[in-house]
Amino acid sequence: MIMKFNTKTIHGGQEHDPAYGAVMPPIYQTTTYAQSTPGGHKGYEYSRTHNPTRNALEKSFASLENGNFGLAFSSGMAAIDTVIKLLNPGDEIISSNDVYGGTYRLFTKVYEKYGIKFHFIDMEDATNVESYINDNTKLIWLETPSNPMLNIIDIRYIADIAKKNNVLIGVDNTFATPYLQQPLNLGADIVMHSATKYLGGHSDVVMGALIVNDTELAKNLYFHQNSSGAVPGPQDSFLMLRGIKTLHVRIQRHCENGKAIAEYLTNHSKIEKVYWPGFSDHPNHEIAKSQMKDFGGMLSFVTKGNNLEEAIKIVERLKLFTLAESLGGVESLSGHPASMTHASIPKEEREKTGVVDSLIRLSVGIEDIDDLLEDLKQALG
Ligand code: P1T
Repeated sequence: MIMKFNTKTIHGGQEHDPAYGAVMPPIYQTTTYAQSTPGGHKGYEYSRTHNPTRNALEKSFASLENGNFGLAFSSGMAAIDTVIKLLNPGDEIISSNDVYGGTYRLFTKVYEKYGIKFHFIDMEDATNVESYINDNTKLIWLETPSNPMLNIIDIRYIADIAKKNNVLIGVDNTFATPYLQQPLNLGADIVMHSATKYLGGHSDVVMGALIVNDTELAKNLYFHQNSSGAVPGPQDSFLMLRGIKTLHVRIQRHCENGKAIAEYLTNHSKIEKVYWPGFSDHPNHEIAKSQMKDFGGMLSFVTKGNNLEEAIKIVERLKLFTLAESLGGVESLSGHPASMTHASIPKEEREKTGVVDSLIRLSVGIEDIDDLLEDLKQALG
C-alpha cells in the first residue's frame, strides 16, 4: 500500500507479529534460533545476522527514506564505518568540511592509515566539488544541514555530478530527518542517520541507520554489517521503533520552536550572528527551501565580541536547555562545539568552518516555547 509520510512513521514496513498477532513488534531477546535439521530454520539463524525485532526496524528505516533496503547499526559511527569499508586502499573520498567531529576523527584517525585519502572541502558552493574528482574518487560524503554550522548543501546538484562521474554519494541526514528531507529522492545513493538523535527522539538509544535503493550496494553493506557485527540489540530496536511512531509530530514542533528561538536570538542585542537555514539571508536559504520541507530544530549562534568566557557563562546559566552532548531529543539541549562535539577537529581546521570558541549550539526541544524563551532571556542576561 502506498502511504504518506505521517502514516509510514507508524505503519511503514510493519506487519502484525505472525506468532500471535501482537500489534507492537515483540522484543525477540534471543541470540539464536532452533533448527530441525542443519539449515532447517524459519529464516533466522543467529542474531548478529538477523533478528525479527531489528528486521522490523530496518523495514521502518527503509520506508521512512523511501528506500528499498534499511540497515540498523549500534551507533551512527558504526553506520558510517560500514560505508567506508566499501572502499579500498588508494581510493579517495570527497567530504564536506563541516561534519560531526566524530566523523572527521573516523576519516582522518582511522581510515587514512589504511590508505584512503580524504578531501575536506566547502560544498556550500556545489560547483567546487567536481574539480576534486579523479579516477580514484569513489565516494562523496556530505552533511546537510551540517553539524554545527547549519550549512546547506545542494544534494540534487552534487548527486548529478556523482552520477556523471560514476561516484557514490552518501548523505548524513541526521539533522534534517526524513520528515524534512529525503536524499534518495534527490539522487543520493546512501542515506545515513545517527538514529540516536531525532529518529529515536527520546535520548535513550544510541543507534545508526543506512538506507539504499540499489540491490548490489545493499548486499555489500549487509555483508559488512554481518562481518563486522556492530548491530543493535532487540530492546534498542524496539525503543527506536516506538520513537519513530511520533517522528512527524515531534519534528513539526521542533521546527516551530526552532523558528521562534532563531528569531528571538537574531534580534537580541548581545548576539552577533545566528546560524539557521530558515533566514532569508542564509547563504543557501533557497536550496534549503527546495530540498527541505521546513528548517528543523537545530541552530547555532555566536555572541558579540566572540568571547569564550561569556559563551561558557551562558551555557552554565541555562536551566531548561541542558548542557550536554547529542541532540534531537524531546528535551532542549545546549552545546559548546569547540570543547565538546567538535573537540576532535584541530582548532585551526574548525575555525575555518566557523566553529569558533564562542559558538553555542542549541537543539531546540518540544517544550512550551514561552518557557524556552524565558530560559534564554535569563541566561543571556
Ligand atoms: O553518536 P552516533 O550515533 O554514533 O552518531 C554520530 C553522528 C553522526 N552524524 C552526525 C551528524 C551526528 O551529529 C552524530 C553524533 N553527534 C553528536 C553526538 C553531537 O552532539 O553532535
